[in-house]
Amino acid sequence: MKLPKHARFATVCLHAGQEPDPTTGAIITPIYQTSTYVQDALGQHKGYEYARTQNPTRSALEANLAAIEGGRAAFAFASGMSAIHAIVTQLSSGDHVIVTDNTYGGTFRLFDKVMTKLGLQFSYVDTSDPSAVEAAMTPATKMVFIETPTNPVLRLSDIAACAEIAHKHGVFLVVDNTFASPCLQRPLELGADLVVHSTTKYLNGHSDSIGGAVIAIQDDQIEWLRFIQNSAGAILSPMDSSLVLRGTKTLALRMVQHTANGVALAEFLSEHPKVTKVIYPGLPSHPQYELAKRQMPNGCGGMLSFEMASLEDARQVLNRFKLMALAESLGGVETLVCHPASMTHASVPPERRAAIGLSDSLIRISAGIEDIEDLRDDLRQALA
Ligand code: P1T
Repeated sequence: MKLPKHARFATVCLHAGQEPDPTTGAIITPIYQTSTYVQDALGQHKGYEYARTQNPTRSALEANLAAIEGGRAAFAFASGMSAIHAIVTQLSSGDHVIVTDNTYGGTFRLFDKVMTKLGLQFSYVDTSDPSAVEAAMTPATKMVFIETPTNPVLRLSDIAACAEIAHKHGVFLVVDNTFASPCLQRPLELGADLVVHSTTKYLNGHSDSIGGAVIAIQDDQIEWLRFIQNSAGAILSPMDSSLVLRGTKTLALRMVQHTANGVALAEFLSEHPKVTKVIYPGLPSHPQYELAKRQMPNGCGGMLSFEMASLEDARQVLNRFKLMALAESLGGVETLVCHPASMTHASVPPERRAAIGLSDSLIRISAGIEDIEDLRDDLRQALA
């Protein structure tokens, strides 16, 4: 089983990083559920000493994720948040970071409540406007961190434009690619230096694992990420590594259906009289539709948001869904709905939520891969 040199995306997802098990020929990488490895003699081992540092199941996943994102190395962490945290540990007290103003609430909480205590400074900027990124640069700026599309108002940032500005100032660019997945958006090819994922979402895809990953291309960053993964120890477990490896096998296939259902639900909601606004980058009504077509040429995935006339209307709709589950998280095969203002983004102060257009009547949908007629029926009855 040898991966062809110029294998296409779906083939890479399925096979990269995975050789038949050398002992048995097992086609699936075993779950090496071990804490340590017996050494043949003092100083003689098989490349594995202790399972925080190396684990073959995790290594297979990391090789797989590096290949899928087109990076040189990947590091798997216990959550998306610990992956983001590992990236930030490259910085020192006094360093300044430019961040998309509308990131996932947990990212904002980590930066605002934890990293500022350690002397880092953050400017929350509308990175959908490249000139705002340029204007926020200071002599202390070391990193630009963008999320695109953003969670949950699905604003896009132009990755290539942000990379150009960052590099002009000698600063590195990180892209949180969780909402798009590497199937739909290729940050490293557009000039980003690091990609981060909550593997909890599309990469694992089956709502049964929490995890994160960082994909890197530069030697110094690869060296630091390996060091911090071992030093701080927020590693992904062998069991979870195996689950994500299984998930990525069907990533290409799943993203086609997530996207088809995302488009269909966005179009359905656009025509519904009780819905006041629909946000989906693949709709011509999205203010960045042109950028979406250029930056996400294979489609915009399964994430969409819509607004009702009031919070009370939104509450009623959310409580009436039957097939769609009211839950945090996204990117799994089952359709989920959530109320970002009180759920995923409750840690963002109300005035900041208002400034980024996250209203109290906004409902977020993570379109799963169910039959679209059943999803439309559920939306229709919930809105009735
Ligand atoms: O939950 P965790 O695996 O730690 O990932 C954090 C994270 C990072 N980046 C983005 C863009 C995310 O959406 C998330 C997690 N988001 C949710 C749990 C949610 O429901 O939006």
